[in-house]
Amino acid sequence: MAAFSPDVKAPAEARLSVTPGEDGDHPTFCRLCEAFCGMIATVEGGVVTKVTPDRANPHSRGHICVKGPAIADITYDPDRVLRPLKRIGAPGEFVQVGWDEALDDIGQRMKAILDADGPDAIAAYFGNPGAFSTDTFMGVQWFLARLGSRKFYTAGSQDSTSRHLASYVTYGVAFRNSIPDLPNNDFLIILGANPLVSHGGLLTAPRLRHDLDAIAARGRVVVIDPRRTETAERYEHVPIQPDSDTWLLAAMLSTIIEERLADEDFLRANVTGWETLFARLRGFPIDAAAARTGIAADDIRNLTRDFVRADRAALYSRVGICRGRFSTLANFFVDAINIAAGKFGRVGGSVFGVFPFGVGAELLQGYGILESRLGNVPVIGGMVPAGVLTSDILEPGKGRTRAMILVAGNPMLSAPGVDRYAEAFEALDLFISCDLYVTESNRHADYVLPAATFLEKPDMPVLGISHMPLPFLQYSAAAIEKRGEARDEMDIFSAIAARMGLGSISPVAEARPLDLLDQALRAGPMRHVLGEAEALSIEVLARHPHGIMLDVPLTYEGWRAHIETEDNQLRLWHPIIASEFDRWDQERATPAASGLRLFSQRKLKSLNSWMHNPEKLVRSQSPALLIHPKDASARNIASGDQVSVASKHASVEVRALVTDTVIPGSVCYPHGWGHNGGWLNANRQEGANINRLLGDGLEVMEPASGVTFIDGLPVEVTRCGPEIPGV
Ligand SMILES: Nc1nc2c(c(=O)[nH]1)N[C@H]1C(S)=C(S)[C@@H](COP(=O)(O)OP(=O)(O)OC[C@H]3O[C@@H](n4cnc5c(=O)[nH]c(N)nc54)[C@H](O)[C@@H]3O)O[C@H]1N2
Ligand SMILES: Nc1nc2c(c(=O)[nH]1)N[C@H]1C(S)=C(S)[C@@H](COP(=O)(O)OP(=O)(O)OC[C@H]3O[C@@H](n4cnc5c(=O)[nH]c(N)nc54)[C@H](O)[C@@H]3O)O[C@H]1N2
Ligand code: SF4
Ligand SMILES: [Mo]
Repeated sequence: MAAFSPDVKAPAEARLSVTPGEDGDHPTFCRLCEAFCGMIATVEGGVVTKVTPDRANPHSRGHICVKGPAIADITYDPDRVLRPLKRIGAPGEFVQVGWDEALDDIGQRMKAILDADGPDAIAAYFGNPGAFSTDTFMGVQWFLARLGSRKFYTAGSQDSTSRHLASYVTYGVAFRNSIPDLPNNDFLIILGANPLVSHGGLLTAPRLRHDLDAIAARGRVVVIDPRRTETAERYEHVPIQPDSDTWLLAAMLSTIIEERLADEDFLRANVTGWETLFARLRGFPIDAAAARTGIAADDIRNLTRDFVRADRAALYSRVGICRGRFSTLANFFVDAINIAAGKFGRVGGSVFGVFPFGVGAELLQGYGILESRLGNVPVIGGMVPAGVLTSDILEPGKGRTRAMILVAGNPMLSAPGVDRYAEAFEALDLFISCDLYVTESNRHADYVLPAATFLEKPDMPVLGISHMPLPFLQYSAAAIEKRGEARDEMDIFSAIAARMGLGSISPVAEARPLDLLDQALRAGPMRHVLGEAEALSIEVLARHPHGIMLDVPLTYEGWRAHIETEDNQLRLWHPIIASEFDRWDQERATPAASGLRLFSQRKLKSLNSWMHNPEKLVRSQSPALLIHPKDASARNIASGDQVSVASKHASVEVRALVTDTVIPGSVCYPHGWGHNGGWLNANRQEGANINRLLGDGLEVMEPASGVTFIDGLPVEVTRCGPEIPGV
């Protein structure tokens, strides 16, 4: 391919190695975010000395961001946990122990809890990085399944359960999400996402900026966001008040209805419930939507008309609309707009990706309610919301969580319930964590078990495959052997299960997660993609270490094969939506609360609550509360002032930065700061744990999806004093 310089490729191929630890250039891919960029890990003397972009990767074609190479800093970080640690005193006081000693004790104590109180006394909190490692996410879920525990707490309630519940409603499958067909799209509306920084959520396109530039050149990219983000700055920005998207989207739908813009042929042939939805939205007051959102009524109407009339248009949304008070409804409206406007399943529109696996779809369905002493807790795609975790540990009664498994998560900085975690974690009978570091959360654990970094593991980009506008697959071997005594989660949980007398945790004899993926690939529909006379498999992929483009179209007309509703029609009405509408009607009858609204920010060099130890990532970071000049002057606040941010639950002190990049009436601060773990450089960084403001329990989450109310949280901001020098 012309895009790759043969000068670059030839010597690299000559040094290519796929044997862990062997000297040479190891093609691998980044597993820090959903872009899964191709990288080359150069190994010399058994050590990764350099991580560079893989220009021969046909998907990312040389794109990486600053975080990718920092995985080497993490892998060789002197603060990394490399041996099992056992707690001997106060939180954070550990000694190193051998694996056998740790596993014997854990197995015996976990068995005693299981025998006494049953499987639901054992819970896991599964965090974001775990989702990028097949071994990790399957290892933990297989272990819980073997126990029979339903307590799978995850970070999903901080970013996506409302999205998944909406998918369950419309498609009958919680993990089915439609993606914008970027290469063929000419008009993209981005709502509540900042892909130039996040590199995409539920959308895997490592060259997203190039894709968006090309769409803007062909047509329009409109970014609706309370902040003039990096993405909004580059394209067209429509500022919106936080937590008001439900109003905007209802107004857009109502414009489609009133102006008879809907694709009624498509609706009649493929959709149920749309008449009920239309009846409910007919006459929706667009002027009231304008007042709530801050977007003029005519602008809403014009944007809707332009969108519907554009031939190849899609509405894409992400985290920014997933954590409001009515975020299930907002996500449902997004799909409803794509469907009603005739953009779903169309070239250049909003479509399903490809599914290269022959089995496994049945695992993705899921919606349920966990009836417990805490109330009815929604469980979306098997995920229990983090907002009830501390209560589940602290409230006495049947089903109480007594043992906790924390894998690749740091809820004390990333979840609600911050101020109760210390008490809750200390109240556990057993608390184990698999992590790379001692963190704010697992410093309360009985054992911290050393996990492996992705340079030390083989894998495939499983999470991303169905979200790729340009479908791609890669199998990467480990670049190096595991450092110290680090282990895969699959091995850790297999060993614990064995000591509990439970046998293998694998659903198929002794098969490991990648073995089952291999079988699923072989059974899948991707035969002969390479012109090879065999099905796709890990063996085939291993022969192409930079990965291969799957030269297959996205799921356009074929979408019906991937939905699971009773009648195999798209569903635009459902009892869940009816009750969310009722709740929203009540809210609309009350005037909007006064005061400021807090929303979140992601930064290029930061990843949720971690990667704050490598100096090259943190040295230019300085978390600050963004506040508009109007709101700042009304409170006598100047840039650099210490300010107090108070919600009805708690208050924190942070530094202010006055800027017109945020919409008046709102303030913005990144999460994941305020460190106090074993990552010594992170501990030295400025910043507060903003999630203290979120509160805890059922009342801080959306009742339908369990998603935490994060964006649009009412707060008051007051000046404490000028910046304290040196702080
Ligand atoms: N206010 C606010 N809160 C938010 C958000 C927000 O925008 N605003 N965003 C939310 C989102 S989108 C998410 S996904 C959650 C994230 O929150 P969590 O899921 O709790 O994840 P992280 O904070 O990223 O913590 C990840 C932990 O995994 C460890 N780790 C890293 N790599 C590995 C590995 O390979 N193996 C193992 N075993 N451990 C590893 C890290 O050391 C760290 O301790 O936070 C959410 N919280
Ligand atoms: N550099 C970096 N990349 C990351 C991460 C990271 O921490 N750092 N985290 C990864 C994770 S776990 C995830 S889930 C993805 C998320 O990927 P994205 O969803 O693209 O990430 P965000 O930057 O949180 O984008 C959310 C946008 O919504 C806006 N917003 C906030 N409230 C509202 C609202 O009420 N309405 C509207 N319309 N917009 C709103 C915010 O200003 C922000 O620009 O990113 C991933 N990539
Ligand atoms: S964009 Fe994401 S996948 Fe690519 S290098 Fe950066 S962190 Fe890694
Ligand atoms: Mo996330």
